[in-house]
Amino acid sequence: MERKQTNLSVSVDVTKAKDFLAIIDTVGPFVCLIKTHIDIIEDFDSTVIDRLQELSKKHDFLIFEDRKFADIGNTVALQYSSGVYKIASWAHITNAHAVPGPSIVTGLASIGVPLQRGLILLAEMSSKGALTTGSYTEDAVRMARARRDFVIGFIAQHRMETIGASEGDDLADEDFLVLAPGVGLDAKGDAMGQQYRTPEEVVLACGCDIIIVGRGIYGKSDQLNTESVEEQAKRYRSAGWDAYKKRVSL
Ligand code: BMP
Repeated sequence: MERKQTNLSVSVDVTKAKDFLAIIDTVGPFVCLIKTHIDIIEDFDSTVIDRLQELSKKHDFLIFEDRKFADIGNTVALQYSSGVYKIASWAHITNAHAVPGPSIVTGLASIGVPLQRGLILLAEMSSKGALTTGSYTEDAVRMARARRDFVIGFIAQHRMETIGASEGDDLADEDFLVLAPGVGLDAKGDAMGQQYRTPEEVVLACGCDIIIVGRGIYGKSDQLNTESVEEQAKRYRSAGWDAYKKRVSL
């Protein structure tokens, strides 16, 4: 983030490998992180991963596969390491729901820690009516605190610092990243329950670190226009970074 002066992560939710790679090559210079849903690509083969890794080196960004694991430890270890996508072999970061309890982190860590991967826990979701509130969010934060060798942060809508802490917990050196999806400058939501807030609200008012933006940058994927994608990436990058600079200088 510091090196590239950006706290923008672009979520590349398109179904054709060509569009997926074209968007990444276009936004690459402006992001710290590319977020993928690899299982929505219709013409997937292993060359997509080779090219994604080349782009990650070319533009200096990390790769975050938004897999949202949600099963028992043994199953998620297999889903993370094996199958068609072999996520652990290429995604620097992935994420998991806290709903199965600490065993999900144990299962994923058995694969991810030896590969020096990082895990993000979903502590809050951006969708309307999300059940990720109150004691669920607190327990997700406690799960992260118990595995700081692997859990590096949260998907959330607010800073998590003191949430779920008990008296006597030493939080002085705690520095979890907070990645916030549901960010848009032009819309307040979509027709399926997504809710958007501005970078300013998310980063400055709520203390999140990274903004995750999908459709706000590439619009509707069947009308891909790389010039507009680049323009929007620059726009979100400045809005996110300005809010971040304001927050850290407060
Ligand atoms: P968009 O900006 O187009 O609404 O995309 C948001 C992205 O972030 C999607 O890939 C979605 O799966 C993800 N996401 C989210 O919107 N809310 C959450 O709480 C967690 C997510 O991972």
